Amino acid sequence: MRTAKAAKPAKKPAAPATKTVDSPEERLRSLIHRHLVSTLARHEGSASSHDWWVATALAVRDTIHERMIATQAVHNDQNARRIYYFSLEYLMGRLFGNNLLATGMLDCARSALESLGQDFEKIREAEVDMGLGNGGLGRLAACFLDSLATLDYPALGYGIYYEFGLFRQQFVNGNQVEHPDNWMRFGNPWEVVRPEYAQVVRFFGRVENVFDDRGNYRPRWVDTKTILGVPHDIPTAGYGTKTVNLLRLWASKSTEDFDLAAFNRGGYFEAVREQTSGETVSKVLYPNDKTENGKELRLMQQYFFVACSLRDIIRRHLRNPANSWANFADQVAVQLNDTHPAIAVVELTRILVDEEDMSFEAAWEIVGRTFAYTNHTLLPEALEKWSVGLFEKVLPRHLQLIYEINRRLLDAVEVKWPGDNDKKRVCSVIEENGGKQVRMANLAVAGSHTVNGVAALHTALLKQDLFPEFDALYPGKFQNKTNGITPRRWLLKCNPRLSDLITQRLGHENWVRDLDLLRGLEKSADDHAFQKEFMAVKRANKVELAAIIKAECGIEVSPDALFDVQIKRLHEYKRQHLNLLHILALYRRLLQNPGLDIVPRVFVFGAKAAPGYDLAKNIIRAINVIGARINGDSRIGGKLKVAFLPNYRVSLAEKIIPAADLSEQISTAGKEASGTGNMKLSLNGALTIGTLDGANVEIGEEVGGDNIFIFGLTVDEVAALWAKGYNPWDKYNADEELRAIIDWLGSEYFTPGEPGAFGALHHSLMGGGDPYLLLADFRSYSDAQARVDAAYRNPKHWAKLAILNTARMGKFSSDRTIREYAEQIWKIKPVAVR
Ligand code: T68
Repeated sequence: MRTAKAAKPAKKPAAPATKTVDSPEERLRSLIHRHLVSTLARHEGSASSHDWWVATALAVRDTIHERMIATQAVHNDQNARRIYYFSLEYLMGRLFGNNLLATGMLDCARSALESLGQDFEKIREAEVDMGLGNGGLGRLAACFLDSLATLDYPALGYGIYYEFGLFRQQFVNGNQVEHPDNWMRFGNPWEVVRPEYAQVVRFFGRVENVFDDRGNYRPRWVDTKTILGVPHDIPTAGYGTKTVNLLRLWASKSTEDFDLAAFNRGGYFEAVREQTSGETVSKVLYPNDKTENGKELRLMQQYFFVACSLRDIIRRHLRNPANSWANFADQVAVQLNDTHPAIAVVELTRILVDEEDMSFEAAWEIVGRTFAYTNHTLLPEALEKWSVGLFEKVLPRHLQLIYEINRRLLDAVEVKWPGDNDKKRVCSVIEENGGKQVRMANLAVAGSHTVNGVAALHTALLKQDLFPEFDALYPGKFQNKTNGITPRRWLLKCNPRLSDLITQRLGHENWVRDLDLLRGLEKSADDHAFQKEFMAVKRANKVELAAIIKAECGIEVSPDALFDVQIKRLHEYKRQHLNLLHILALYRRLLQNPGLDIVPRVFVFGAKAAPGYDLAKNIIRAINVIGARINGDSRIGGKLKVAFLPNYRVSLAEKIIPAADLSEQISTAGKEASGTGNMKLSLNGALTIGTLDGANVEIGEEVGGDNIFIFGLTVDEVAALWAKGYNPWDKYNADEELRAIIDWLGSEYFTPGEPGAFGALHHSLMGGGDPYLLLADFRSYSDAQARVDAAYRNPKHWAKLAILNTARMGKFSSDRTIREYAEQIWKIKPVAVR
């Protein structure tokens, strides 16, 4: 295992080797040097950090490519059953550290670069995050790729090669401003472009009915427009194994390279216009973390990558002479990451019926054995729907097939519940209220053999509240697969100090591939010497984060304060504004009583708001503006600091999480499907303050009720409250402190001369009826925060709780999650690569 981050003294560049056998470090050094000179055409003296980073990445890539070729050869030779993961998003972050750890080259690369006179940490920072996702769903896909490779499962991820990932966030006067994320402007050394496997995708046009030579009536999809999908392959390397799988991302290109006639007429821009429309499809990631309904381009993105990927799977399957359509579903398992790729169900049906001449029954049988679907949300506004009109325009043949799929589905409903039209109405793939809409979730359920939720509570609610009829119609189809996170990135890589301490204490590093082994730390939870070391690691990480806060926000914070962290997308249901209400309460208490003895806290936020989500942006502004006032208020003696770090992303998360003391997981019960940040923070020794929502419930079960701060209404209590009738004004009138801070928000106290600056936020809580029950949960939250304060005052007690959190997080390794998917849904087996 590698040693702690502390920089080793830089050596002088070595003299030309005279020895016959070079050490691995020397070999890597000369490889880096060769890539710098011959691939990048750079002189050592003028090379930037970015150049050094690229040269090193290319050197590491050599090893990764060898393993990738070996892996693909073994999978092909064994004709292994594979899992194909379909996701519109992959939030990969940086790949450098991951690939160095996977190849065991981290120490070697560090010393090679240092011997070349380079600062390793600075070179790492040159890598731009690969941010091709919005949040939890995209990051889950990235963790899954890591676990799939680490566990030697034959797997391939499919998605879109967005030219622009999630926007870069900046704050101007406290407001979020978005900038395009031009992540691959300087190239991407990890990818391999494979134009030879490009696919043609059709859109638009119409369906005409013709008689074939046997006199059968046949639909034909004609007059279509075509674009090209070009695969970009990113290797995903497993840890402690030779397996390297692929992430295959499709870039859209125009099929007409150039209209030569237009060009000759002098119409250069005319000639390239066709090209731009082809390239538009994969141009940019939609920045909404709940769904983007009704946008034609979004539907085109979904179909584009699904069509390319299915074609690619079929090509790969049929090129082996042992394979045919008869064994397709035996060899191919496809997982749909939410409904975003659910059109795949229809596309495979179309290929089988229209192109392979199968009966609908035979086609539907193959489809039903191929696909499984993961649901990530119960929020009604996030369930994808497409207007029938839009579908008819973009994918007319698919719409016909959807009607056929639906006809058969409703026949099955009729058999189960004869004459019950209500059941048909809720199960139907076509929603008939108002304008007709295609419900992608119903389509995904009908076309999949298994549907899963992402935490136990979420799956229970999925069966009870969202799909009770489908659960009755298809008994056993619904399963739970509690989310997980990869311990490679979220402990080994992001927290080298804690990793080294754990390895030292356990006497081995096997925990990296078997996270349950962290239980071995439990017996040290009361050991004062270990507690000291554990908290010294935390403190060193906090010192580093304090420096980042200073550099990014200009705010001075003390590493001895409690670091209270909320990092996640900005959304009303996640209730960053509940955190803000508590900050306001503490501030007010201090103003009223400057001598008040509270544990000094640094509130750390990281969150992007969807660009069109005005209330979320108003909450960001409120946190920034109120935070600035608090940070500058000498009356409170620096006891409270608020730092909203801009441009939250994977690489920033890796710096915040190891430094967190307290993890805010405070969504309204029933709204957060799982959460995965909750797992990352607890694994790194932060205690959770949270509601009984999503995976918090299971985290509480694992760490034990005494080691977590649970508050607030439960799912049942929330339902009961709504049933009884809820009025936030009752809470407001009954609680003097709450009333005062809400009034503060509504006044111009924090924004002199600009009354109503937080009007949207204020309205959502009061006039808007407080749909996420902040006022209902406020007092319970504030009381839980008081328990946090009390616990933190006793360093030994706190250390013990923190250690027990780390020790008991084994369940939340994505290795466990992936094993469950593999054994219970995909029915695939590991294939060793030698
Ligand atoms: C998240 N969903 C869940 N969606 O909110 C979170 N949606 O509870 C869960 O832990 C996580 O998925 C993994 O299961 C998302 O992140 C999106 O990002 C998204 C993006 C586009 C459209 C809809």
